[in-house]
Amino acid sequence: MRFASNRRRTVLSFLLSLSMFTIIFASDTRAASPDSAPPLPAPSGNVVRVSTEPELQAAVRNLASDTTILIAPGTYHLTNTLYIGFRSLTNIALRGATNRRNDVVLVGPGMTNGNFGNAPYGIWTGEGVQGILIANLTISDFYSHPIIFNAGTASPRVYNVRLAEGGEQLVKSNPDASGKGIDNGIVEYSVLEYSNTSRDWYTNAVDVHGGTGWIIRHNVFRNIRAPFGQLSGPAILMWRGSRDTIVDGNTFVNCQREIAFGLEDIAGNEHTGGIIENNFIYRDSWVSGDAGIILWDAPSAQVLHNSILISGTYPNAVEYRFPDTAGVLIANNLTDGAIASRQGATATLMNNSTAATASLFVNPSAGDLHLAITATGAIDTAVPVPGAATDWDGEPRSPSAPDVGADETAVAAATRNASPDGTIVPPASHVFDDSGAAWTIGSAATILRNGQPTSGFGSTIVWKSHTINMLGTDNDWWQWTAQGWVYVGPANSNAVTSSTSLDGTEVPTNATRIIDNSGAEWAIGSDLVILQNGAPAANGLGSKILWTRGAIYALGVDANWWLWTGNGWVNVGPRQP
Ligand SMILES: [Ca+2]
Ligand SMILES: [Ca+2]
Ligand SMILES: [Ca+2]
Repeated sequence: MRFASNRRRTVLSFLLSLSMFTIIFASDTRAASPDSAPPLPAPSGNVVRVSTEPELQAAVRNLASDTTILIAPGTYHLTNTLYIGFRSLTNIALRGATNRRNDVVLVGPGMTNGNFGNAPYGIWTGEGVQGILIANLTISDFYSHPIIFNAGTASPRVYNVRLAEGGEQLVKSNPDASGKGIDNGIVEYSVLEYSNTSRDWYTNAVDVHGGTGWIIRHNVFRNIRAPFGQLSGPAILMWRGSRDTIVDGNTFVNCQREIAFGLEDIAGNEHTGGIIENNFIYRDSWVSGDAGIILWDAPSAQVLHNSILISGTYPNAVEYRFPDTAGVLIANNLTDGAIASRQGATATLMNNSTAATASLFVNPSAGDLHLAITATGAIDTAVPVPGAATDWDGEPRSPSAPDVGADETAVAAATRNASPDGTIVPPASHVFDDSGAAWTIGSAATILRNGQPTSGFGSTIVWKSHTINMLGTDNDWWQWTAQGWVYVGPANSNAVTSSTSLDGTEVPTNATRIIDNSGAEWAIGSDLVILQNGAPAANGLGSKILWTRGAIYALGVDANWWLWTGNGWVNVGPRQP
């Protein structure tokens, strides 16, 4: 019998593959993001259904108050900008017929195409529009703005929309001739992005001049970023006399500047009041950026519970600037950059942590800055502040022991239950011990306790009989005690050799040896010899040994599995038992 299949496999490659093992924890389930936009109620008032571009254009020309234009799924190449206004229109809506924003796509001639004809913008509103909903659709590839709200628009709402590849600001809200802007806009559950970069520096995702009472929440902003060598405008820019904006629970990935209340040192204030809270901000280190949160000429703002990883792309995660910026509160933020004043600005700083690292978060490069279960330095270490009752997920924040940053973790460390006896890492991602500490294996086989390196390096953690046991890179077992790691021996861990291996133990996938229910030890020796108590087992050669349902199996050259009968091997076929 001969069943070796992979002679090049070695213990060394096994250990290397383990060191590359990464730890992924499940995200919170109640996320408040574009992926979980609650469906809107059915349209009220009159409904006009359209399913072709000419029908859509006609419906917009003939639009009356209290009417929804309901757009059938499909791609609509606009021959004209959808101009809405120039007469009194109250309570109107343009929305896709499904709850999926990608089902209806309004497409322009291209963000770099100067021959845009009659379609420089996607949707233009102004001159008499009171209350307009734009929902459940995508607008992309316009030379100027996908959406422009001009003077004479009030209370616009953008809901579950994707805006992409706009030559200029993706949502532009303009003031009237006196500088008075549009009030009470809402942008929520939407995706605003470039596939790579904008056309040039002159862009933002949401740009509001002189607006009061805007709410921007639960959106994703991706790649709001100018071509190489240029600096784009902030993804969110509220300025020129804007007031009382709420920016809550958004996610930013690889933008150059994320949230700005104000930009220049003007007479009067660029922005007054407002709250920036619960935002996830992430940049890769290659992004050329500015500060993440900018309060420039922005008195009385509050910056609460944001999580910011800008990866060294700029020194300051939060920057407040110019003398009129005063009465500002910056509290409970979790950042990897400084929180800094420039040019005479003043603020109260409270309980911010500026020492964040990527390891504190679940999946930072994807913009997921939920706290990892090992982030004990952030969990329960914030001070309660008014005005931050819920977190990024919309979950209530603990009133007595809030977490620093945008995410409140669902389970406090002190109330965690220990893992089931016999839990092994890997395949498990982590073990909780009796104190609630989380044990994981980090890079370079580092054994981590609550995300912090212990002095141990190993390939396997076993939680057994209320003790943490570790198979070290020296191939010996060690046990965690109050004094640290204590040497146990090569095959003497209470976790393994004092009892039968757990069902499903597999060499070399999640263990280096198996103890069967007779107490025999199974391992793979040199040249893939299957060893039973250190001696070749009936001349078996194999790349895997599996212990399951009380039996030993080995995987052979013919890609078949073989069952150990007690004195020899029986072929049981190619399927893993
Ligand atoms: Ca000023
Ligand atoms: Ca907490
Ligand atoms: Ca949460």
